[in-house]
Formats: sequence, C-alpha cells, structure tokens
Amino acid sequence: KQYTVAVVGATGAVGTKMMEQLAKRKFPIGKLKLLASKRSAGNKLDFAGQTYTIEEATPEAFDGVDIALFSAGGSVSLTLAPEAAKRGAVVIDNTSAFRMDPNVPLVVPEVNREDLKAHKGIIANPNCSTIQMVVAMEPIREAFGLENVIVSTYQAVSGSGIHAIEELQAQSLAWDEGKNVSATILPVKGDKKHFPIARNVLPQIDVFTDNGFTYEEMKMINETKKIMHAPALPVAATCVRVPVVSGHSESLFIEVSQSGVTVEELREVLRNAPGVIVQDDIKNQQYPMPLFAEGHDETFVGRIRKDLSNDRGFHLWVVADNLLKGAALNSIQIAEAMVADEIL
Ligand code: A2P
Ligand code: 11C
Repeated sequence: KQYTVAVVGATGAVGTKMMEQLAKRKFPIGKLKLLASKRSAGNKLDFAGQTYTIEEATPEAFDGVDIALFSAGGSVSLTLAPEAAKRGAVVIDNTSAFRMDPNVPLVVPEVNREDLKAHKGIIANPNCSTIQMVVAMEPIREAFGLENVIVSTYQAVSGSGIHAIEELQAQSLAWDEGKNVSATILPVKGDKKHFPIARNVLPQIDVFTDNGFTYEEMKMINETKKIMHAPALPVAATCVRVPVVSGHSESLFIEVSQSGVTVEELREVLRNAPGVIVQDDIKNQQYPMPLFAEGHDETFVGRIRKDLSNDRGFHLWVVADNLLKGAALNSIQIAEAMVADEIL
C-alpha cells in the first residue's frame, strides 16, 4: 500500500530532515504534499529527484491525506492538526501542542510503541532532549529498575530552528571580524532579553514557568513520565544551550532499583538496546560527541560510571542528532511502526 503524506513546515529545519528521512528510508509514499506558510506558497522544493510546489497549509490542504507530519510550530499544530485529523489523516505532531493531552499518545517506538494503538487521529512526537534520554534509560529500567533521574543538557542551536543556526553563524563571524555581536532570537524568541550564543552558554531554553524550571525542563520531566508510564518517577532537568549547530548532549545521573549492578552489566544492557550505540572506552578517549553524532540515527552513550557514594547511582553521557532521532527520524519511525503494526 502507498500513502498520501503531507509535510507541514517543509521549509523548516525539521521539515527538511523529515523529507530526507522519508526518501532515505523509502517510506511508501503515493503522493507527497509540501505545506508551509503563505510566504513560501508557490516556491519549489526537490524530493527524491522530483520538483514539488509548496502549498499554503490550510484545512482543505489535508483532504485525501493519510499521514500528516507537522513541524511548523505549536500554534500551527493547534489550529491545523485537528482539521487534518477531522479529514481522516493521522497526524504525527512534532510540536509540544498535544504532548500532554491524555487522548494523544506520546511515542518513542523503542520505548512505548504499543501506545500507538490508542490513537484518536493525533500522535505526538516528544521533545528532542526527552527522546534521546528515554532511549538510553528504558533498557536500563527494564533490566534493573529506575528510581531517580537528574539530567543536565548541552543543547544545539538547531533545536531552536533555522534562524537560530543563522544567528550563531552571524555572531561567530562578527566576533572574528571584530564587529558588533547582536542577538535577537536566543535564548527564546518570546522573552524580553536576548543574549549572544557565540562564545557563550545560555542556561535558559524556552521561557520560565512559575516553579523556577523552564518549559524545556518541564517538558523533559513530564514527557519522560508519560512515555515511560512512570508518573511517580522523580525527574529533574537543567537545560542549557551551547554554541553547537547540531547534536544535543546530556549528562545523566540515574539511580537503579537493584543493588550491586556493575558498570559492565549496565554497558551490556545498552549494547543490546535498540537504537543505542555504546561509545565507552576512556583508555582510548572514546566517548560520544555531537560533532560525530550528526547525521546518525542512533543515540550514543558513553562515560558510563558508578557514583562514588551511591551503589545504585550511575552517570552517563548521552548524545544524539536532535534533528534526526530528536525529531524527524522519530516521527518517521512512528509512521513506519503504524504501517508495520497495521494501525494506519
Ligand atoms: P515558512 O518557511 O513558509 O515560514 P523552523 O522551525 O526551522 O523555523 O521552521 C518553521 C517552519 O514552519 C517553516 O517551514 C515555516 O514555513 C513553517 N510555518 C511557519 N508559520 C507557518 C504557518 N502559519 N503555516 C504553515 N507553516 C508555517
Ligand atoms: C530545543 N528541545 O532544543 C528544543 C526544541 O518541544 O519540540 C524542540 C521543542 C519541542 O530548543
């Protein structure tokens, strides 16, 4: 069977990668519709050797669509995803608009593929920093139990879209040329102040919530509990933007339930885990880095060590391409799982 697929936000950082993944993974596309804002309507884009004309994303654009991949921002999803679902499309939404809706499965196929069966037309793709963390943690939880999670992130600017990548590049150039460095996007468009990301790190991703955590941090906390079906799991996050173009890194502390688990046992579990590559050989300085994770599908894990004062505590360094496993690839993997499990 072949499917009519719409990509909403086809000109964006994630939309572009979604198209690359559809082509690379040979998703069974009968017809492809590339949708974006009115500004881009009429422009051309190439896909698998063919040229397509971008259309404006309107409710009617979803007539006849089987699968709609959304990555055009939360407000576009809030208005158009229900319209697409109403017209019979299955929406796979990469924004945070519906993630915590109890009627919407939030899925990382390696972790909770079964949840797809309960879908009511909209499926949510988790936040990038959440996805790579749960891919690394779920096999550990299955083997040894999981009781506590504390994570600090080092997130690439591409998580904030194409304009943030351009901002980092322009600021780096301005530094080199001794010119004025101006900031207009990061840490987050919707906040009052902006700071340079070049030669800096920003301990703010998204705006702050009332409890002192940012929305990005709350996403990691709430989404992890939902995906892992672990509402009582303690999770704490500190999310930080670093001047890296692609690839999110995470320093992860976990406490397992079982006592006496060895580093080698934990490593072995991760070696056999789907979607994980263990890069952990400190004698040879082998550990994951974002520069080398870019373009890869897997989540890389290294620096695995036991805490020095807690027998059940482990430290890990987790890196993945935030635009691939963190966004576009996971969305396509959701679509593939639905095709394979015959729930489309
Ligand atoms: P456009 O290029 O026409 O503005 P990024 O996250 O990289 O910034 O990309 C955002 C994506 O969302 C782009 O493809 C952008 O299209 C799309 N987009 C923005 N606003 C709308 C809208 N109102 N309707 C549909 N797509 C939109
Ligand atoms: C970032 N994690 O790196 C964000 C981007 O909820 O899908 C993804 C935001 C989201 O800025």
